[in-house]
Amino acid sequence: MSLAAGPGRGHVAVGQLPEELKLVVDKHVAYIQSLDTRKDELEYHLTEHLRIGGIYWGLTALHLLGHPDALPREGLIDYVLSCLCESGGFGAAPGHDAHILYTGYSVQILTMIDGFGALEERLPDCKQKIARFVASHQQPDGTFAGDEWGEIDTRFLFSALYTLSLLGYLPHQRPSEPPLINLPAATAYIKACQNFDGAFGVSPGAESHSGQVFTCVGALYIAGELDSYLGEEGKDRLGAWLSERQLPSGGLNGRPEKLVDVCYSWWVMSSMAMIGRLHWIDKAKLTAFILQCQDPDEGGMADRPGDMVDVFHTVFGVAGLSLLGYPGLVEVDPAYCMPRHITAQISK
Ligand code: GRG
Repeated sequence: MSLAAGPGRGHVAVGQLPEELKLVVDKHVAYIQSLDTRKDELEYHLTEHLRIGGIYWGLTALHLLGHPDALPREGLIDYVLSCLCESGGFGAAPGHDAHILYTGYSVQILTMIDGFGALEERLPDCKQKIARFVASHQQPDGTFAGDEWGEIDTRFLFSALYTLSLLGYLPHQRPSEPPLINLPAATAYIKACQNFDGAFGVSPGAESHSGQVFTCVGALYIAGELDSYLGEEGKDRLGAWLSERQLPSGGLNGRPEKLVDVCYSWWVMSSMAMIGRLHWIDKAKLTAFILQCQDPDEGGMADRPGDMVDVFHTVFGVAGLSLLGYPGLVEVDPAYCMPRHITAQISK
């Protein structure tokens, strides 16, 4: 099998893939559509705490697969609004406490389906109220708590920044207003999470992990500090660590000595895309690995070939293929994990 590997998107010669290694678009669409109809299955109820995340993952995958309307828009709006809390934040499901992660996913969903008008009827000045909810979770050291109970994680910091960015409430988006957050303190905290290997951990001194690399690189990118902070040397060092995540199977792991997982196709490659080092991956081998993770009969993707599929691995497999330039897929924005034609409309 010979697939050209080169910088940027658009280099996968899909015609040369064996038939069993083609993206089964229609099956993936049907799989995602079926998820909300499985309410008599235990798994549906065991994953309630992930519900709004599941909707974001499924909807994003559908957009990237070129089927943005495959879920009913009104149903999505009603569900997201039913997760809205008094505070202006969103919970994972109706009746759940507001959390910064689920607020981020809700804002992404509403952005993708153009749903802020509907929200405005329920919550006048909704964007400002959501932004204030997010900003209220910043801590004196620049980090963000996920909820009122105060757990800290770079995931929450990244979520806060991309949510404020989508809402248009980052300080540089409103230069004439008092800043809602202390952005320099947030980015200083991120920089303190960088390790000697060039990658980032969940807190200063913590082991490098590509999931955290995504959140830290994404936060610096959205803050507009990625290029000035890393420089070409820093990008080379981080790019080298990221490219070493590729194992002989073609798949990527999250850190040394760990198993490959299709979701790292996203966490690793989106970071490489943001630092301009995506061409340091063997694209042909990774494309083949991701396609082997599909269930070719029922749709969906698993963490590794032959395992059970789920919507989390499905979106990050599809988004990974989009970064790889797989033909027919909609281009993904590596910082927001949303279609680029949608994030392009936001003046960041
Ligand atoms: C908008 C795309 C988007 C994200 C929102 C939630 C979030 C912000 C980012 C998550 C980043 C992250 C930490 C991803 C890694 C997830 C993962 C598969 C963790 C597994 O960690 P381990 O230690 O697995 O269980 P390994 O593979 O290291 O053994």
